[in-house]
Amino acid sequence: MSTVAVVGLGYVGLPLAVRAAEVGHQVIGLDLDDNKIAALQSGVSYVEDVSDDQLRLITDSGRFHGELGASLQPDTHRELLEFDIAIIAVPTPLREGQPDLSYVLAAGRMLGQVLRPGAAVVLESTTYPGTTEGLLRDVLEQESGLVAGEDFILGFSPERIDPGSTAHTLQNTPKIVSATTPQGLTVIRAFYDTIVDTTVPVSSPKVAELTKLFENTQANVLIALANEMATFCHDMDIDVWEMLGASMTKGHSMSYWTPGPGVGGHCLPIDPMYLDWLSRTSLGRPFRFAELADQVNRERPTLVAQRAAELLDRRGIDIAGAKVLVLGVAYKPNVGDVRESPALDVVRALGKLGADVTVVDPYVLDWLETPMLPIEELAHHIADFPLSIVVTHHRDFDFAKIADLAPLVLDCRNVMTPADKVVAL
Ligand code: SAJ
Repeated sequence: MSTVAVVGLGYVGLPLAVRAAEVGHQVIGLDLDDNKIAALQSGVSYVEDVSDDQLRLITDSGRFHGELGASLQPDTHRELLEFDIAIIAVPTPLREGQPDLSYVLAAGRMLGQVLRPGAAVVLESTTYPGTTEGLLRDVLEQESGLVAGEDFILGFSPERIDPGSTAHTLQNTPKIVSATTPQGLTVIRAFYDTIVDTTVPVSSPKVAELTKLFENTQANVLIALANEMATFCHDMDIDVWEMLGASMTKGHSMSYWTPGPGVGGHCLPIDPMYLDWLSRTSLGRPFRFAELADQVNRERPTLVAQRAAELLDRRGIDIAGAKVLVLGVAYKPNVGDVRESPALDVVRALGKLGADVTVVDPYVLDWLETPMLPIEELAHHIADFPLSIVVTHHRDFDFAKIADLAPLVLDCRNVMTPADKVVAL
């Protein structure tokens, strides 16, 4: 087994660190967020896919501990000096529409200071092709004085975590692996073979980096197609959900993507724009599907607000001043993450129309945009709202009871049977 350093302990890094420790590796986890480190040291998991018990088990075994990696001082992280493989799993957001690799570079600088000959560094953060063999390689070599491919191993392995999914786990999702040399690929693959069921080697980090972007660009485009089709069907008075269901009876070469209030999360709305940025800067032309999908998906929150205003107007209620309840603000069901959530844009679009918005979301604890209603009080108060909008369909909502008690519902997720007072988006 190896000594593994995981830089970045979020929804990607923490499950990876826990899994590596569970199979017997010695793991040191580093994160800039002292709240995360404090939680880990007290045995509390902040990631839905890792339970407190899992965390405590590997912490008690002595095979994992989290450290504050704000300013790495080699003398405070003796174990880190000895890592055999370091995994970088830090955010790669967009900043003013441009890729922001500052976290990757900071991690590379930190690891470069302690990098030893024979060790391996693997980037998992989603990024544009060329990052691993370009920016990351440069900073590692500058800081360490070592040469990638000769003195140390360098590779890329895209994360494929599906947050909140119990069917698709880190262990059972095939893992793409790559390195700058064949020898390096052998070492990196051997490591991942200890923690996942299937590894898929590819010829270079560029192929691996682009594979990830393609996966999420494809998803974003197909969701945008479903969204555009939903708008078309609404205006043509055709039931889009019936049509989508019928299309799936074909059985082959179809995949089920559904319309909704928009696309959230730190992947689908972001990753395609890395591809677009690279196409524009390298080839002088946009990656058109990325831009079109982004445009279509970003129109959805405003459409939700417009439909809400229309529904209230038909009942003689002006949306200005009307109490509206939004059910679910996380970016997807059964998680508490609101990053890039379309719900934020829905709430703001409703606010622009003068609606008095309250939200209810049992998973979200850090919501500051509007008042929140505890889910325990939902049944008691839902009738006080002339309109409720289902934006994120958490498993905790009793949609039959909501349909019974709510005066009017705009259902953005097709989780309720259409009726006089339940209208599909
Ligand atoms: N959404 C729709 N319609 C759909 C599917 C999703 O409107 O048919 C919306 C969701 O409501 C959500 C957003 O899109 O707001 C993203 O949802 P998601 O569950 O598809 O995305 P993530 O970010 O949780 O996970 C995605 C997944 N990738 C793909 O679907 C191709 C996951 O498998 C990836 O590992 C993850 O991105 C990642 O980390 O890249």
